[in-house]
Order: sequence, then structure tokens, then C-alpha cells
Amino acid sequence: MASSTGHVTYEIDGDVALLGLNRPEKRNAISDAFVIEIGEAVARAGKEAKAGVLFGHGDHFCAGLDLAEHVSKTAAEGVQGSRRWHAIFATIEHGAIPWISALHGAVVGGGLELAASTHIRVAEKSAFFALPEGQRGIFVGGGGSVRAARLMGLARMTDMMLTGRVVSAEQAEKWNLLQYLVGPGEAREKAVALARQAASNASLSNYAIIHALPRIQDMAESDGLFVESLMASLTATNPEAEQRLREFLEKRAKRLAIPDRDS
Ligand code: 1HE
Repeated sequence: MASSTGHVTYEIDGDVALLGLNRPEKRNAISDAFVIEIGEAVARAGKEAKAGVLFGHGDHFCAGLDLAEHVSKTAAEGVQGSRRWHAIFATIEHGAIPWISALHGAVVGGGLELAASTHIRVAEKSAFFALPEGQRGIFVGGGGSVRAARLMGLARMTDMMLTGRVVSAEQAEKWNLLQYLVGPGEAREKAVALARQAASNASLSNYAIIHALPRIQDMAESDGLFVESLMASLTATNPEAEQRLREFLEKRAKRLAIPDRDS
């Protein structure tokens, strides 16, 4: 399917790609063509940047699936649509680079599923989280039953879906839905700073973090530990590791920023 919605902005800032959801008049609701365009921008960022930031233009991050498009779909079209979201969000979660999402306003339905496919979530206090699928007579279809449930836990997600409960940013932080809670208008800047930090890592380490770490969680303990050893050896024998270890030993490496001492 060709995508020509113009609903995605794309910019490169040094090593960081900035991908903006830009359909504010519909609260960045995601149509079929829009999700494809997100996938194209994610693929481009994987070639041109070392980390990416995903944010929403306007007053909201994303109001989820474009409900206007989903009236009168056949069952087969519904499955194909959901599988398309899965394939595209998988290129965020298990793609070439780490992604940080900057959240404000609505992070609702498919918007929460999209945020859950990124590796770090930064939210402003205006952000609110909801899964109103039950109220709309549908179900999550963008990977939420796996990714969002893993972040917050089954009981909380079941509660959100059964009751349509709207969760504040403060509560969402306690529920592990986000890692950084920041002031008004600060999420994008914080996300870019975190993306720059991640981009400065060895790329093979980042690859291991986004590909091996989540898979290890799905493995039996002994399998996970074995895969960990393989990744540890693969990264440590990479020439970039030798150079970085030498920089540390020769006191040329950037020092850790220790809270309460360096800030
Ligand atoms: C939309 C959508 C949408 C807004 N699809 N058009 N998602 C939802 O159930 C959330 C639905 N949206 C809302 O609850 C509200 O729009 C918000 C709380 C996010 C924002 O409220 P507000 O007052 O700022 O905006 P609004 O007046 O409700 O909406 C502005 C316009 O955006 C309006 O269109 P207009 O032509 O009347 O101007 C809305 O119809 C439109 N709009 N959200 C289509 N989602 C892969 S499966 C995932 C399943 C789901 O995501 S289910 C959850 C869907």
C-alpha cells in the first residue's frame, strides 16, 4: 500500500532521528496509510541514525487507531491490519536502533501500543494513558496484549481494558509504563538527550540490548544465561570494545554521572 499521508515529520539531528506524528487535527490517530508511513520513517532512521525519538505534534502523542477507518471492515481485513501494526512496531522494538518516545496528552489505545514498542518512555505530566478498546467494541491489535501487559502487568492492563480507566502520568510512572516524568514541554528535549546518550554506546552493545535482552526474558533461566554469555563474548571481542576499554584504563573515557555528586 502506498503511503502519502504526509502525517510523519522526519529530521536528523546529529546521530538522532526525530520522527513526529503529525496529524494533530485528528489527535494523531493512526490510519492504515499512516502506520505504513511510520514504518518507512523507522526504516530510514535505522540507516541514517544511531538512535531515534518518537513524539507527537499538537496537544497529544496519539489517540490510537483511526476509528473512522475501522467501521465496516471484514474479519480478514482486521487481521491483516493488526498484523501490519505488529510488523511495523516490531521494526521499532527489534530494529536497528534504540527508540525513545516523548509522551504528552493522550497516549491512548494504539498510541499506548506504539509507545510500548519503544525502548524508553519519557512523559510530561499532561500525559494520560487509557485502553478504551472495550468501550469501542474492539480489542488491542498493535501488540498491546504482549508489550503493554509486560510493562504494567496483567492485572493493571485487565483493569484498564475492562473499566476504560484513564491513568495519570504519575500513576503510569509507578506502574512502569514510563521511566522519566518531566515538566511541561520538556519531554522531547529529555528524549533527545537520552537518545544522544544511547547513540554514543557501541552499536553492537545497543544491538544486544534491544535484541538479546528482551528475548532472554522469554527463555528458561539456563538458556537465558547461555545466550547472555554468547552476547557478552560477541560484544567484548568486537574491536570497538577493546578501544573503549583501553580509553577507560587510560582515563580518557567519559566518567559516569553520579547522582548527588555530579548534578
Ligand atoms: C479521532 C480519534 C481516533 C480523535 N480515530 N478520529 N482511540 C480512542 O478511543 C480515543 C478516541 N479519542 C478521544 O477520546 C479524544 O479524541 C481524545 C481524548 C484523545 C482527545 O480529546 P479532544 O477533546 O482533544 O479531541 P476530540 O474533539 O475528541 O477529537 C478531535 C478530532 O479528532 C475529532 O474529529 P472532528 O472531525 O470531529 O474534528 C475526533 O473524531 C478525531 N479523533 N481520536 C479517529 N482514534 C491497533 S488496534 C488499536 C485500537 C485502538 O487504538 S482503540 C482506541 C481508539
